[in-house]
Amino acid sequence: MTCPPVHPYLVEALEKRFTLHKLDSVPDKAQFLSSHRDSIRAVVGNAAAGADAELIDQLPKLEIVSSYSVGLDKIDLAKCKEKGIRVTNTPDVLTDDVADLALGLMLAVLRRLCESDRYVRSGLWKKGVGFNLFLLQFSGKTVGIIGLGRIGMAIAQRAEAFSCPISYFSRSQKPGINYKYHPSVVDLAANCDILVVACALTPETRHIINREVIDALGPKGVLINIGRGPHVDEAELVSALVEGRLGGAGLDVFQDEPNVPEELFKLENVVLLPHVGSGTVETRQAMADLVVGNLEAHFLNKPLLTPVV
Ligand code: 8YV
Repeated sequence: MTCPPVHPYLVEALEKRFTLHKLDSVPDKAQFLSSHRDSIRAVVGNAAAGADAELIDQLPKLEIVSSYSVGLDKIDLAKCKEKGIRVTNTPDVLTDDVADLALGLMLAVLRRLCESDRYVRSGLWKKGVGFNLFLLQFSGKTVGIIGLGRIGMAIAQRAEAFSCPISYFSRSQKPGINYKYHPSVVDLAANCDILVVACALTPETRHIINREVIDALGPKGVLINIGRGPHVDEAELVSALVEGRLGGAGLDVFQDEPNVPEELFKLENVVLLPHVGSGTVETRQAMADLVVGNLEAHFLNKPLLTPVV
């Protein structure tokens, strides 16, 4: 079995049960894969590394890809299906954490929590240097959500508790949901204060946040991304923020992690996080338990806990 760098709790649990190879730490990956091609039966993936067509082709005995993530964008699902390789992920257990973080980002950007913290730590408060008055109210702002799946719904429910009117975009209108549906992302952006990306990354949703959407959100609008970096045309986002054409952004994910555009570092209306949406001790443990549980179920010929393919 192979895995990318993951939480030590998961590594330990895998090592107890399987022969584990950490693909990222092997000096010559190609050579390693060719010498182990007949023994690797499982791959553990995550948000950064999964199983693309190239890896799958190099592992003829691969039976299962168990991902330590809910996102499946790093796995070639079509190829897995075609080859009869099973795929599992970690849904549900991380929904609350990711939704909590989305709300945290909204509050942090509007109420300038990080800037306020820096002001206190730098000693400026003590020196009597005035603090900016750009803090904005969060309660009651209109929240537009792209993707009303498990995480999108959890964000909507939380934002409702802050008296925020909710609107959303998804491929089709959801039956039985009272939030306002917008059939286009531009339309949604033009009619909300805070736009949240909460959909899966697919070829259709890549760059779903483009120049037109950013312009529709406008100089008072705030973008929150807890999805994937490639949902956003990052160059467009950076120039809109630098030029003041967008009001602010709270970003947990980036195009080329861990590389974050340095132009953003000096902007106080932007909050930058190192992809920690699901990163609590409790949730990472629950995700790891699902990864291991799915692998055990597969090798014991039992039903998978969270099958995708
Ligand atoms: C994790 C994620 O940060 O579930 C996802 O899709 O992006 C995150 O939960 C990641 O998989 C851990 O490496």
